[in-house]
Amino acid sequence: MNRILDGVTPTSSTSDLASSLSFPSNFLWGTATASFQVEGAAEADGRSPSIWDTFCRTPGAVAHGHTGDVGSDQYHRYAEDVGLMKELGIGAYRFSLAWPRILPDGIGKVNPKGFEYYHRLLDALHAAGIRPAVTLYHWDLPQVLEDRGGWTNRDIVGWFGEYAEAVYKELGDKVDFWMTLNEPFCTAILGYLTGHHAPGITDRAKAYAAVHHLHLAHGAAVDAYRATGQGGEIGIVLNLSTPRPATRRPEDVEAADRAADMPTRMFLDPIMGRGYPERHLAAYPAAPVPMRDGDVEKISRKIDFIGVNYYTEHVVAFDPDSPEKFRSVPQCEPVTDMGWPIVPKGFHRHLRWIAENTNGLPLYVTENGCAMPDELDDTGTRCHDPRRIDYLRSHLGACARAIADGVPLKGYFVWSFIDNFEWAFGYTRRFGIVYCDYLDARRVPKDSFYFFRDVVSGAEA
Ligand code: GCO
Repeated sequence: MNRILDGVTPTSSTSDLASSLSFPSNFLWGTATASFQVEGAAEADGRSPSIWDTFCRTPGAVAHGHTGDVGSDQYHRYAEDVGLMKELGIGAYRFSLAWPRILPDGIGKVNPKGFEYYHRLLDALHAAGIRPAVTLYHWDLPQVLEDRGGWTNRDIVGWFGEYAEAVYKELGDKVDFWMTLNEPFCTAILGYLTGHHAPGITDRAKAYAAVHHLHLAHGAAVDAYRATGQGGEIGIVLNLSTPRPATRRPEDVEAADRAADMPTRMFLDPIMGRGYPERHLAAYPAAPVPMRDGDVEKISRKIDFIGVNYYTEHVVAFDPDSPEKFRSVPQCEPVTDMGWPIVPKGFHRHLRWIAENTNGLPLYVTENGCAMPDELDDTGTRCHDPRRIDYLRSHLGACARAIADGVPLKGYFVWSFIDNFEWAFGYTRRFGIVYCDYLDARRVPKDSFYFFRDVVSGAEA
């Protein structure tokens, strides 16, 4: 397992950040969303409450008490959205399925109306020549399962396998590109350690049990898919972190490498069959991973790709006074509306590092984009977002350079297709290349929509 920066010493190709945006002819271009963030229709057609419906109603949990009740109303406006995607010329649309729509009780009886919505969406995508890229789980766990321990209960491995089997059986003839989990780090760490996400628990032992059960659930969903014989691609989406050291001093380089243990090695290593990072587990003996014989093999079933979600790169320095002996330090880069530094060179380093630690597995950028304080112009028909165009141009340039350096990057999904519910920030952060007017759910393509269309067409090459 390479140290974070050992293998990614910049090559000559990193000197020109503004390299052309030319990509392989078969490069898969897409946009990305997630069910709870865009669908709305929270009580329509038999959907049961998810942990995020509950969390949104927890005072102080989400900005302004915003909820996913309406979202970007894609449940009702999906046809218009698919039409806009067709205008982009993209080849794929990444979205997630809402477990509470499909199995309102979490397990057992399937809700036909829940599947009917996804059939409508899938049929519209196929009619537009757009390949569905479907995430099984993007954080909206049925509340009834959280009531039984959620991701801290090892029984969830069977529950998730049952859900996956029902999905493959019903939708498998319309989907050949599957992602089991989106960002297990956020589910486990933000949900059960920091409490910033649903279900809002702050307990490291529960968080690390959730990490392990998420990984086992991923393996169970891979096994279930292989058993169908449907023959498509299946992988997992990870938001790994590869911070750069503040200086080349050995203590800073070691600190930056250690800082990646929890957000990166706790998630990538088990999937790649390397088990959990002992250095990190040794630091938290009160939060053991509930490993059983055979678990390492169950987690690291062969997958077809890794989905990479990248937004920013942090800088880390050794800090003898902090509990973990490292801390993030100030950075020079400008920041997005989330306060995240804009670091395209970090994206290039990140992609190279992942490629060097995933044994040549194909990679897709399954999320990349930025929040900006977008506003409609006086006519109400345009949204000028030059800073998002700059962000996308520089980060796509990093992707082009990574490909030129030999990274097996096969596609790129911009986050996000449309402004949507940004979790604890509610609707206060806009990531879309399409503006959503939350007063009436009106869609207004931003300038970055037309820029991305030109990238996809090759006009920006
Ligand atoms: C994530 C989630 C998305 C977020 C996006 C912006 O990566 O956190 O997959 O749902 O909305 O990343 O934070």
